[in-house]
Amino acid sequence: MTGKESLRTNLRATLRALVGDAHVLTEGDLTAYEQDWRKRERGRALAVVRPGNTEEVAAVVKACAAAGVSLVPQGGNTGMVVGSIPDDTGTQVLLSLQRLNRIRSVDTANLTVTVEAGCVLQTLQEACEKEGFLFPLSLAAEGSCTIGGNLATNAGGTQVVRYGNTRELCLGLEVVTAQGEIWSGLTGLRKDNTGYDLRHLFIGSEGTLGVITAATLRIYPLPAAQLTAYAAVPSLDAAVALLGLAHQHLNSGLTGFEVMGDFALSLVRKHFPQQNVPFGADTASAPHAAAEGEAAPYCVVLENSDHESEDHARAQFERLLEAAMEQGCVLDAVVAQTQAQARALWHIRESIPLAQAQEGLNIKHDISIAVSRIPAFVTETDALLQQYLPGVRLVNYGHLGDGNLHYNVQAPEGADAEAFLVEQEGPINTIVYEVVERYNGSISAEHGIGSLKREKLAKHKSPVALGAMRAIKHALDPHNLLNPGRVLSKE
Ligand code: FAD
Ligand code: 2HG
Ligand code: ZN
Repeated sequence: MTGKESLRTNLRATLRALVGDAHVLTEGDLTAYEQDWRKRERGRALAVVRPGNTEEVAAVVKACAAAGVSLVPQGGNTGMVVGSIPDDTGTQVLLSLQRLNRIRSVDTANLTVTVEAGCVLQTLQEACEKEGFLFPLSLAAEGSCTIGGNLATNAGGTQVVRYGNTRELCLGLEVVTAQGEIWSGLTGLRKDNTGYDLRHLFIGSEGTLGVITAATLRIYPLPAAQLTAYAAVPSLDAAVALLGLAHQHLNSGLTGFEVMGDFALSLVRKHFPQQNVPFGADTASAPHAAAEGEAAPYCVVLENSDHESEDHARAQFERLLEAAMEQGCVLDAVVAQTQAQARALWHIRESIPLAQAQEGLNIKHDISIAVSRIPAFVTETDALLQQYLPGVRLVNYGHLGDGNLHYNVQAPEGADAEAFLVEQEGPINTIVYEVVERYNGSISAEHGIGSLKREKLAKHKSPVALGAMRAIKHALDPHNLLNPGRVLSKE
């Protein structure tokens, strides 16, 4: 046995002693931990370690630090940028937070909930709802992503237009540092100007600065009514105009505004034929849509949350849609009459990533541009891509209310998706990100950097900002033990 091998064997034994044999996995099928959600990469862990509380997390980090072994924190492993799996060397410990899943307390007077990092988002939403409160973070992965992962990626989702990103929902954190110390910052304070706000360093740091073990988060009184509408619009410009009207008419009641291009919706129709997707070419329900027999080029899902009553919310929605139709920015619309209908309309939107995955490997661009400039960005970039690769299929949808598009690219019909990815990801990314930069946008609105976008970050972020990020990483994790090679390169 080489020195390194015996160090690893010793570490496995130490980890077993710390968290129990059953919670250190080294054999069997570890795909769920070692492969990313998009099936872009497969890593290999020295061990998958599943501590059960914060003290055990601290002990695991200390033991790994002593052995010079790096760790990759992982929650639900739903991340989009290959940040939550080990590399392929078999030398990293995969630190799963899934067993830290308790809701520690709900403070209804302070409007906060304190929850452990491994708690699944949907579990937290449901627990808050039972108490009469709303935890507003909402995304299609909510049945498996965890609060720790949401914080580590500063996840966005579909309610940002009203409630902000995960960062805005967080009032305090508990973190295990790279040295294995525990920082207890679960204050629940709304005002605290006592120096640097460390919470904001850890949020969005993708497991590279510390391991989040718990958080204190904002909750809100449940609205009296949440209504959903689904509208066909004649263009992206019209969708932006509709957004403006929705802000005016609904004000803070506007809690969701998502846009979906027709090709994205056609993938939902193709892969989930049981779903009834309104306003398609094949449905008779879009009498005014584009030319006869054509689907509307874009559809929008909007949500109005009202603290008065359902009738009030419905009347507001009607006035908004009437005004929008008068101005020609809505072709046709439906307003859900029941919760089940509302869920079905949202389900269409949430099915797009899964439908796209079923269509085959693809190139994702999670970009942010000022809302007003999005139509011009799309016209320009669509044309450049069609010129570069005629027939390339653009899956364009996302959180228009936040200026965040998922401007994804699928291989031309019939082309081999794997070969497309290998050959075209580089050139296509270069085309898209060059336009994003010209429009003063961001190459990652909500998914983060992980390892997939690390090189692009180095190219598109200012050297001053990158220098400061490196200095912070070095100060908090001088031996590069936490998720090395993610966000920033290793050296
Ligand atoms: P993981 O995937 O396990 O980890 C993500 C990153 O966080 C990794 O770098 C990991 O090392 C780090 N990390 C995880 N837990 C911790 C911890 N406790 N401490 C420190 N670091 C940690 N994202 C959005 O923003 N908006 C969306 O609308 C959205 N929709 C999605 C829809 C689908 C179908 C899928 C599959 C993903 C979607 N995502 C979305 C991407 C993803 O970021 C979120 O699902 C979620 O925030 C990741 O949580 P997770 O627990 O799965 O984290
Ligand atoms: C969404 O908004 C997610 O559905 C996933 O952020 C985006 O798959 C994608 O590109
Ligand atoms: Zn998204």
